[in-house]
Amino acid sequence: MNIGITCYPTYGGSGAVATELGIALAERGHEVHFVTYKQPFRLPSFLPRIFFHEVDVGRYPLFEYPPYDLALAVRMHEVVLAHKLDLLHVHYAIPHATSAWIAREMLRENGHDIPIVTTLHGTDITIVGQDPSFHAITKFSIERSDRITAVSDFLRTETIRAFGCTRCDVVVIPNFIDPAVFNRASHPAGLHDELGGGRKVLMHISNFRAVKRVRDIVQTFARVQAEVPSVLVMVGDGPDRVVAEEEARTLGVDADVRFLGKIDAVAPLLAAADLFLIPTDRESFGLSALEAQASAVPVIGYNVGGLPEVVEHGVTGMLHEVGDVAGMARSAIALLTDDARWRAMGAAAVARAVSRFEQNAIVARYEALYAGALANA
Ligand code: GMT
Repeated sequence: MNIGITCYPTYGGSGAVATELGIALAERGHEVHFVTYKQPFRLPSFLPRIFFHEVDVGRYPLFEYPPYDLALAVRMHEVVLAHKLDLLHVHYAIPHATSAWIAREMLRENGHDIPIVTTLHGTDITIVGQDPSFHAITKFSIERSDRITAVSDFLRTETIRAFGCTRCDVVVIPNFIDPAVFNRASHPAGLHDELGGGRKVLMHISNFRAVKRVRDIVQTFARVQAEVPSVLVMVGDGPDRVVAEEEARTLGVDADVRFLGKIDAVAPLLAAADLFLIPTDRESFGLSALEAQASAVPVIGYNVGGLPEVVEHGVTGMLHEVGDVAGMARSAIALLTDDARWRAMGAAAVARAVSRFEQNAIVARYEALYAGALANA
């Protein structure tokens, strides 16, 4: 198949999933065309059967807000025709599903048709899509997609509840990991000491938005550090990085909190972690939590959203009520001071990640979905 993929190319789970999916599809013989405003961050410079088409929004003094969604629709339309695409797969509904619908309407004018697959990732449904400015267009664009997928049961339920979609048949296809990449044994062991200097390493990876509750991470770490010699490694960047930095200073732990900034290849870092913290208040899936588990790192977070579908409480990690920083710290201390339990939990995390979220099995589900969309076209 010739497949067009559109995603947010910058740091974030939906772009990571879309890019890994495109790479896996190309490895399986498909031709994959990324259509977006920047080279996706997890896409290396060249791979066979993968092409990147940049969307140029242009500049004009009248445009205080340049219409990216229209430029994207035009580029999709061009790429579909020039490269004989069979299907468009858009990740994150806003504005990608809308742009795909516009492109398809333009194609239909010329007697072409193309199925649209929309994958819902999280805040496109739980936050942004429910904003009154976007609700109607999000509902419309989702309903006009030929196939809709969501990354968790939680997100599927939330989509139907929030949008009352009568025409939405939302299929759950979870995120996935390549066990060859997220494999603790295949990365140099020295990085643990490099990061921690002999102390335990707690880690968080995200784009530091309010929903990630980064203050809770630092507060948890401060309690842990009072009992267990440890460091906190914060990977990524975003608006709330300053909030975390300020909290670390306030609590007097800033010397032991390392902010590494945006790093594309996180597998070696996760392989050097002892615990992964993800106290988001509504994580639709938690790709980084899955990648941590595949790297034999127990996860500590909140028992909300789709995270309980990824982390099995008491088996692969510990989940607490939102805001229960003391509970997260207790769990972290208990695990970090009981090596046998920590090892058992790490092993269970790997087993669960591989048995439920292995790349080949999940990519095959997307292929079957594509085949169904094409058969109905
Ligand atoms: O929806 C978002 O907040 C953006 C998106 C991203 O690009 O980082 O994250 C979502 O998609 C990821 C990939 O499917 C999921 O693993 C994240 O849980 C989800 N984020 C949230 O729900 C907050």
